[in-house]
Amino acid sequence: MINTISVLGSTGSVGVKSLEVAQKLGIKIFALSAGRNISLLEKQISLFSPKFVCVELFEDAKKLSYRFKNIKFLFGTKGLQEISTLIEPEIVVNSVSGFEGIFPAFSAINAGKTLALANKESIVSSGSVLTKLARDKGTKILPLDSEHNAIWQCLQTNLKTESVVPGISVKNVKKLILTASGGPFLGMKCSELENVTPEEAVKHPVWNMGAKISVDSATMVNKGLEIIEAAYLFDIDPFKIDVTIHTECVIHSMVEFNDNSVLAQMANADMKSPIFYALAYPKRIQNNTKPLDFSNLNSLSFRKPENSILNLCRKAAILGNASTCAISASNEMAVNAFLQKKIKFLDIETVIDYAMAKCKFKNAETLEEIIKIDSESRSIAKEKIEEISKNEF
Ligand code: MN3
Repeated sequence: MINTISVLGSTGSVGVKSLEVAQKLGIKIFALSAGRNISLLEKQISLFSPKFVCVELFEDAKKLSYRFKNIKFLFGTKGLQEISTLIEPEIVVNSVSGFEGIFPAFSAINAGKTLALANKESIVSSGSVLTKLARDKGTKILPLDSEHNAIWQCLQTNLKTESVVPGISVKNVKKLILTASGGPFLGMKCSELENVTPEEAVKHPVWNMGAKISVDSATMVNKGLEIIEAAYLFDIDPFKIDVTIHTECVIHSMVEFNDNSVLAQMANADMKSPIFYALAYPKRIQNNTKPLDFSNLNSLSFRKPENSILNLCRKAAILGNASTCAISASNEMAVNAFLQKKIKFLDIETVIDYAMAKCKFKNAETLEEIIKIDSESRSIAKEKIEEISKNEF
């Protein structure tokens, strides 16, 4: 069992749950990072007494250092990079939101740390660059995203493998089947989707999440990003990754093998579940999640999603990280514009399509090249957003 971890993005939904799980497992918190939710961060500092804390802004770091004298405070991207390379913690939990999460992901792996990864943008944007680095450094990536964590559980083997996710083999796998909740607008027609508001989009029926991922879930971009994430993490052809809409959110994903046998991972929808699995790995530890009650579970439903964004994401994963980075970057821009009511819900996909079509970059081989592709994709997306908002509003 591990002793010490760091939790980056500690005030987000996965961060909060990670701290809860760590506390339950008796794991010490060595470092925390948060953006601007300083009031929650202060409570976490008092409760967990970390040695290092990183915040987004210098002013916040300064203010906090007056209050907590024995803690070293850092700030910004540099601080985030520094905090992810500290020697003491055995695992760095990266639940930073958005592209910013790529910096601690690379730094942690470069420093040889095991990375428990909830930030999907880092792997979607960098693709094989991050997984190759992990292989070169001999470190492992523990997927925290419920779907990838489920697949990790289904693919466990006793054989020694080279995989970047510990203990798995995709040798006899026919396909991976990611489950999707369908989001808040399931079953709505295109004409009805036209005028949905940010307030409606962030109301997720099952999972309680941040605004960005809630909108991603409503547009299905989240599932597209998860296809890309799975393709890179498990080193598998993206066209062998299916999606099924499963509104009960009891099955978190499945693996179909060559003999047509399917393994599914099931549990009540609770982010603590995959975090417990990752932090206790390779053990399974008794925990405080609610067990499934099959007598109350009348039926499980599945249906095929109708969504062009999923195939666009599969194609991007084949093309490589220049394309997947462009999708992630343009989506982040489009979601922000939607949340600020600059564009409409359906325009999000238009912006992504445009960025993908305009993306003519060579695949990146270093973090610096990824950052460049990300920022150029953002400019392309911005162009389209401005054009749309001028015409619509
Ligand atoms: Mn997920």
